[in-house]
Amino acid sequence: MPSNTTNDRLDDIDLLLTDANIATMDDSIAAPYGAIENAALAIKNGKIVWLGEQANLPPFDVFATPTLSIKGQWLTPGLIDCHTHLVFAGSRAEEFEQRLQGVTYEQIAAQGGGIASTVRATRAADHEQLFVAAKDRLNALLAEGVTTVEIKSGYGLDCANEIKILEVARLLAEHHPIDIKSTFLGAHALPAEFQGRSDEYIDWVCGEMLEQVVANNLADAVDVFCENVGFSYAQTKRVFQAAQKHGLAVKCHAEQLSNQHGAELVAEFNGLSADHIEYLDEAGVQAMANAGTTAVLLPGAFYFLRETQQPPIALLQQYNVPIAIASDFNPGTSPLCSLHLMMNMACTLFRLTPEQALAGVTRNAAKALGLHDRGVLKVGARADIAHWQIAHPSQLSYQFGVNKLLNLWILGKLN
Ligand code: DI6
Ligand code: FE
Repeated sequence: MPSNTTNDRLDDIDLLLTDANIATMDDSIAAPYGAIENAALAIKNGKIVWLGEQANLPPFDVFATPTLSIKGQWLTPGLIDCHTHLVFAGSRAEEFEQRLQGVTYEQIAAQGGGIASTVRATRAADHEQLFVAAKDRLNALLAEGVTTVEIKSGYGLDCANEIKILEVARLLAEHHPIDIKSTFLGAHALPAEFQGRSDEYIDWVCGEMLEQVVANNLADAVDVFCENVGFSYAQTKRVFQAAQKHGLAVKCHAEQLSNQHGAELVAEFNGLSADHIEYLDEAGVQAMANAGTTAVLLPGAFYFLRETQQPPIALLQQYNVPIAIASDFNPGTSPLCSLHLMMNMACTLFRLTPEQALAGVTRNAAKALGLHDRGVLKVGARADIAHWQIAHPSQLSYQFGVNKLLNLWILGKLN
């Protein structure tokens, strides 16, 4: 009989989880959800060092190894919200009331409301106020099993205030257990003081603003709202070129209200993701498939705006474009701070399966952020792990409002 070498023993591990059902979300495992039942998982130094059927567990020191029985419940990767605007001040509840009385989004914008009202409130807030408001929102996500969040700027719309938002995102990254990636979205809307001078504003975004963002290492990516109420294809292209010059990855708010071909453009730049995409056509889907650009569906905005144009889900699937799902949490079009609600809506509104919905907030959300170390439970991945009191992972999309999270580890640390 071969003797055990150090490699086939599990020594000095930080935590061993036993008696688990694991929805690995690893697409190289044929079972639905990449599931391994009656499984165990070992964590060391924040990473997964062993995972598999418990019957195959290598020998380990039962006295020295901290062990937790999962008692036949489920582990999944920590959830990833790959598209949020969660650093902002103020509320748009009054605007919500107006809209319910029939005032349109455009009329509200013409009265100085809409994005402009959030910009005023955000400019008036200091770092501390923004930090406190954002921390509450992150806590809500953490409580439902979210371990990575992307945060966009875009409610500052001048140098000092865009920087302030991104600095708050970095402060949150330092002081909150959730891992945070930040995105510079200076080209979110045209600030009032640049009315009629959108090309000049884009000059500023591509020049001084981006230079300061890069000099202070404040962003992991650059985004543009490419839309007739946002910025044109040509303006979006200029921002992407500037981002590329600085070596930053790009992504795009594309085809939300009309087809501006933003998805094709972001694919041309080998972008991370095209987000919203209700009005995406087949050429756009094809371009995304060729470039490996992820589709990010935002059912919260679709629902809140009572949109009726469906994103081209069948085409995305036909071309094997990975589909992620995110909250788009923002005060105007998706004031809905729950990724579980988004999973449910992705199923009810877009007819995704619960398995596709879970892949959308794990494996494919990691892809949308260009992260290869998470989103799937496998050896070598970050130990970002959610432990749920559920009988089957479909329950995560099916039920909303009763928190089924029992434990959450981020980089192997229990929260
Ligand atoms: N698309 C949206 O739905 C939000 N931003 C964007 O680019 C709208 C943001 C807001 O109304 O505050
Ligand atoms: Fe958005």
